Amino acid sequence: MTVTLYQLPYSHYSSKVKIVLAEKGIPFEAPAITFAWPSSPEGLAVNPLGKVPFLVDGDVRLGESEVIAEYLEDAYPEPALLPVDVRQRAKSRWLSRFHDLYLGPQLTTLYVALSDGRAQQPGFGQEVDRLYELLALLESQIEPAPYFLGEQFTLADASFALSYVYIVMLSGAHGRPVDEARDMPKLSRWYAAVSQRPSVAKVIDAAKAALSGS
Ligand SMILES: N[C@@H](CCC(=O)N[C@@H](CS)C(=O)NCC(=O)O)C(=O)O
Repeated sequence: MTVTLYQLPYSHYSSKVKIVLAEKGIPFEAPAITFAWPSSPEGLAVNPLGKVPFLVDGDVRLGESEVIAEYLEDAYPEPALLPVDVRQRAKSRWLSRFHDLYLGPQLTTLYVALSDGRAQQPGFGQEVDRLYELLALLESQIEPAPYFLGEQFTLADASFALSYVYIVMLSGAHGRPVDEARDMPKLSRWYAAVSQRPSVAKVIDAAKAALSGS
């Protein structure tokens, strides 16, 4: 049975799912779609919420990156991407939720503001302050060794991989580039390890190529 993933190469949420698929060795098809597709009549017929990623696996049809990732973990358990220990599992989920509900949307706000003129409006600097607050919070919650939950690569690691690239890129584009050693020493140590994984390197290369229009 073919797994189909509707995705955009530069979407941090889509990248999470592609990393999970790659880590588990699940082949999939990814129809070529544009940024406008999710909210087009065609896209809404696939996902009425008008968002990607969206996964079709037989009669299973799912949106929301973390729901998709957890479905893949349950349906294709090897290799495991959630720890066995219940406290560690909860921590992985907490980090993923932090990404999807706080850091990810903040990065989207900063990204969109570059093209819709908001970045030039008075007071927009607060949105960059908020990014720095979220980074400080994240730093206080992690102790990479080398991944978030130790030696096991988990769904939480997949969640943040492309977002790291956006943190660096968008803080610079808004004129307040992160100093990786000062502002996110633990996260940058984590990224040095995580970006070595072929699953992560592949989605990051694809995202960078899409962003540069190549
Ligand atoms: N919480 C959702 C967020 C998905 C999301 O915001 N996707 C963006 C791409 S990064 C999208 O589809 N945007 C198209 C639109 O809003 O029209 C998830 O984790 O999957």
